[in-house]
Amino acid sequence: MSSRERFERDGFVAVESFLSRSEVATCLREVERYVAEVIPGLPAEHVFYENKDDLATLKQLQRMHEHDAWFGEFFADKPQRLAETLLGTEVVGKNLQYFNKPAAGGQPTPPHQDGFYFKLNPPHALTMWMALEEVDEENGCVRYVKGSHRTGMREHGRTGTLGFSQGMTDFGRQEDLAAEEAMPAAPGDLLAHHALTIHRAGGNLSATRSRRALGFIFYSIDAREDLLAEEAYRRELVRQQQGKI
Ligand SMILES: O=C(O)CCC(=O)C(=O)O
Repeated sequence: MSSRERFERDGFVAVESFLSRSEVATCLREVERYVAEVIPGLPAEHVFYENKDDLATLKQLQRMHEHDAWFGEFFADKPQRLAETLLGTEVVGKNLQYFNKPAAGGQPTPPHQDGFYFKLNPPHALTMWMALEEVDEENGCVRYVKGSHRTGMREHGRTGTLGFSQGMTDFGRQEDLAAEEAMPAAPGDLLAHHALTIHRAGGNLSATRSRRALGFIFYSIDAREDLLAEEAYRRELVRQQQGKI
């Protein structure tokens, strides 16, 4: 079965060794450079910390492809080609994110469907998530509900989690838990999920290991953005983030 067939059947697919170990080492070096050189000039809504008074608790970076040429080129290369293969259309790159769960305190990612944030019609889009280090159940691997991309959008509401402001309000039905798969990943492994696939991740329970990853969001060229809904959501988000970032 091809990766695209698996993606269409399950709503997600894992691609082992999407990057080689030496490519991962380069990515980690570039992330370190970005943290040192680019973050100081970024708007607050593109840099999230678990605790904003402790820079060691960096948890998320937004739109890295727009702020830095190295990440812009990286995004438009292998990830974009894979997105085209999986969606079977031309795609538009929307976001390159960094996701960390710092040791001893990285918070869980609430259950959600990315399409709730994207406001697309039709919801033809995907998110890729690529491990930059060993990720397992202890430090907070991603968990997918298999086949959930075929059962529509579920109810979402505010979560209080910076970076994942909206979460499902009715997650945890027997059928959700029965179909859920934990996705441990080695450095360079990539997961891709459909915009309607339900997913979440545990908190980081390790006292010593971080949980660093990159995320790539691509919309299919045939997905229309509901710009009014998007703008209303963006304004609400700014209101909710006041004082937290
Ligand atoms: O990094 C994580 O914990 C989850 C990322 C995620 O939910 C997403 O990219 O949609």
